[in-house]
Amino acid sequence: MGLDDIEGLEVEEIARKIESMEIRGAAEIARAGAYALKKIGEDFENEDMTDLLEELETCKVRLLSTRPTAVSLENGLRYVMHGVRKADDIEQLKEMISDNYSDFIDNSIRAKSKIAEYGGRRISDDDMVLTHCNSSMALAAIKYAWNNGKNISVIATESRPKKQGYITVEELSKEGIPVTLIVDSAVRAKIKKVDKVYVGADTIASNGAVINKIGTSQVALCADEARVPLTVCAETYKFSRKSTFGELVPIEERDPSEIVDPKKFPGVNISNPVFDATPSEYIDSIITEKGVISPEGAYRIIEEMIR
Ligand code: RUB
Repeated sequence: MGLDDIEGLEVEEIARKIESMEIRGAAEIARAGAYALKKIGEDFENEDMTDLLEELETCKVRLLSTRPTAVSLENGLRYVMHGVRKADDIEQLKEMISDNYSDFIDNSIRAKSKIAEYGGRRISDDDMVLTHCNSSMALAAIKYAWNNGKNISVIATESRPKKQGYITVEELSKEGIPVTLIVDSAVRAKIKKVDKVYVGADTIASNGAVINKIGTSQVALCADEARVPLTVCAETYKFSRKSTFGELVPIEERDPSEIVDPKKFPGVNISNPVFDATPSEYIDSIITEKGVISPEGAYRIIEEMIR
């Protein structure tokens, strides 16, 4: 579900769609969150600036409660709110929110096409690429390679429990890209045939660790063992400034019923962490809109964001 599908929706409806994962993927939830703030500005009817700022803050808190792991959401909201407290009057405040929103969306779209280009160029003719979950950025790079005449094929993991791998295989086969679906536990059995692993990110920490869909770190271990390079495709708004100051990235734990009906196993604990962290030593490169960096370069990206 993209921006076109949420046009006109209220903040609470958007928040619920993010929680239920109808809106999902770190890039898409950031755009949807930014849209929710813009909508507040557009719909606000009284003339009191303080009231509007308060409403925006309340909305921010609600949106941030939806999916705690993706820093893209927080960075998107921060972008829309940038400088708004300095507005002279309500009209200027509304204009700033709307302009910041448009800038964020434009940058996000431009970032995707740059990442597609830089990431796509690094995929060679006849490569077999493995991807995990459903990352719009990783898939953009894969599609770029294919659309530029590279004869590639893809292995896509199912990505339990929500099976975002189904979205991936549908998306790639619609483009005509040869794609094979595997269960997550088949990665090690298949990795020797694979030339490159391409994944996305929800958050990148200052030490270069990448937080992405649960299982990414296992894919990374298998890739490392088989000497297959792992590439992460992520816009710079997925880098976490808070991680520089020692804050750990919270890992979202979702309802056990996404795995199995808990009533089937009375007395059994069912745990459903939906993201994990891949340490920098397992990552070959990170493709951002600013260029291809090594994971050790994450701190520099964050430093530029803070300046
Ligand atoms: C999605 C996921 C994706 C990243 C990057 O998890 O882990 O790999 O969000 O996606 P979920 P993108 O389905 O739980 O949201 O590149 O589209 O931002």
